[in-house]
Amino acid sequence: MNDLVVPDWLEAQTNRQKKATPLDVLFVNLPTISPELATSDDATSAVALTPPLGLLYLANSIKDSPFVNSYQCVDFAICDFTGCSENHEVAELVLKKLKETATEKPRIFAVALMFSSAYGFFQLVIEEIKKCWKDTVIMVGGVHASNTVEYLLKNNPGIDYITCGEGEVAFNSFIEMIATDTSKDILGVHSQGNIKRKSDNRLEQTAYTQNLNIDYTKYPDLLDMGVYTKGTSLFSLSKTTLSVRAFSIMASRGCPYHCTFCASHTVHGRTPRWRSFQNVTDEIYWLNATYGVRKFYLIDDNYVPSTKAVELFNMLSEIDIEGFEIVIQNMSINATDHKIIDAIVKAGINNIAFAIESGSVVTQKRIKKNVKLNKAHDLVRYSQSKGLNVRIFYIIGFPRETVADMEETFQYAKSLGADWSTFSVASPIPGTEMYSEFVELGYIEDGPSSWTGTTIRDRVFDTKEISREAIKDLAYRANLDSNFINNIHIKNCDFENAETIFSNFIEMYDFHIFAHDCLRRVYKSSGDTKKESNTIETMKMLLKSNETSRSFRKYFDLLDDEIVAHLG
Ligand code: B12
Ligand code: SF4
Repeated sequence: MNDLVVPDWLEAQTNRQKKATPLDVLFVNLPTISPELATSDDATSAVALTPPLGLLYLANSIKDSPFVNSYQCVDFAICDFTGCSENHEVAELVLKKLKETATEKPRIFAVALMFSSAYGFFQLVIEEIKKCWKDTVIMVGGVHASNTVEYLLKNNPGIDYITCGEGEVAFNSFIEMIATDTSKDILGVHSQGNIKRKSDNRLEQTAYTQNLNIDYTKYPDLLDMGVYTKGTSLFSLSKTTLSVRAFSIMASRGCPYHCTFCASHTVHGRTPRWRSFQNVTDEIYWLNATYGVRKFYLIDDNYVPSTKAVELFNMLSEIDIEGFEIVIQNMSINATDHKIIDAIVKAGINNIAFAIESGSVVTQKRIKKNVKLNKAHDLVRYSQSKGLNVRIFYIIGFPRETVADMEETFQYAKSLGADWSTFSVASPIPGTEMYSEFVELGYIEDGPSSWTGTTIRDRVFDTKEISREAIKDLAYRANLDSNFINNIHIKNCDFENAETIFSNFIEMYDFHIFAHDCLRRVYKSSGDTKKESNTIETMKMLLKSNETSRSFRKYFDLLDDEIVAHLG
């Protein structure tokens, strides 16, 4: 019999494994914005809780690694910072939380820095880690980190390594490198003193992950799934209440479009890659069986090509779970057709969302979104005729956009007659064309001053066209005007749908005086005087006791004189 020949690579790996010390990894998840903003009384800065899928995928990629002893996660996104008004109080809580979770001595801290707006908090966390665990290695990744590698390494001596791009493959090799105490040149991993550029002078990035399937059984090892499945709640036009257990899922990565304000391609590229539909189905059944999840937020960037989209929704139509619900967070007009809408309807989905961003043809070209505005009319009408609630996302304040251009967007939104319109303010994100444009125009500096302080409806600079305060106010008023004052369901006497939407809304944002006022109008129009007067009492009580509710007073000119007189 022939002797078994062991290939060289396998022998080398086995030797490395023998010498290695399996290590403990501590993942760190950050809140989307600084705790000061998250706990502020400003109604416009409310944030939603959704699970950090990036960390789940990373944990999945190392689950079978012989170089890992344990992994855990310190999750600052679900940490309650109420009462921490000073920086040192936040720092103390950060350290306490780190120490509580780090039961093993972590060899690697793996920090996810996705949102630019989290940078201030990120710095504080890095400092606390290095104070306490001097010999530990800090590896950072995520969208913001991938686009600010040079700055982060130069200005934060606490950071040892940064992964630029998708992390699954690089992080695995990195763990092996640290565990075996060897040195390796890992594609897309940069370190202090070794920032790697390609021949075109761009930063080296990881290769795109090809296997997007996830071993969902590993979820409970990392996050507090009880909190996430109970708390995951993105506002939508879903017809079920927020008490239904929910979670986010993704079926694909990579969007082929070139919108100038978007950074997604800087990590996930422009070529759509899909998970196997069997794997997506397994994940859905597992989340349902393990945590009772019935509502699934689909958060893919896009659904391209349309054949795959139809296949996905057909697969979802076969899911046999009582009360099963899919909420589509975002779709592209240009990539959607009637066939996709039909498949969505067949899957029992009752609400969808499109990102149109602007009603101005000139702006559409400038931002390279190129939404076909007439097609949007057709798709919205078609979807509504099939019983779908349609939500639309708009952005105002792109570079060089005038107030007249913004007005075009408001007029377009009116003409479209969607069920909900969300107006945000354009916030420049490193790695995007829009960021470079705002830097070139002299409105922002390339650095932290333009990263932090940003929320979905606020940015940190004035332009010659409009001030920071004025654009925030304009966007917020547009939201109040189109969704509350001129709510299409109330206007069309579709009171049942309106009651569900606003009850859900209030479950998330109980301080929202305008949402209570919509319920009041629903009750008034349907002749339920008892509920109407109860709602007025609730509004009065909120205005007395809740600071955030009181912040709505500046928009009271939009309300009926009669109710304003009642509220005093
Ligand atoms: C879901 C989502 C949200 C959720 C929250 C997500 C969460 N808490 O995790 C909600 C809806 C709340 C949200 C809100 C906003 N979002 Co958002 N969102 C997304 C979205 C669509 C998916 C995120 C996701 O789960 N990705 C999937 C995972 C697998 O990818 P990943 O996180 O990038 O992780 C991979 C790598 O980055 C890397 N990696 C990540 N962490 C680490 C750590 C280590 C150690 C390593 C080695 C590697 C690594 O490896 C991972 C696996 O490959 C992304 C776009 C996208 N496709 O990523 C935008 C995105 C993150 N959002 C973005 C923005 C700007 C916003 C908003 C500000 C509004 C807006 N204008 O779009 C708001 C408000 C946030 C705020 N500041 O208040 C930007 C962020 C860019 C930036 N630098 O800030 C993105 C990239 C989209 C875009 N427009 O460019 N968002
Ligand atoms: S369609 Fe969406 S994900 Fe794709 S580039 Fe535009 S904004 Fe980004």
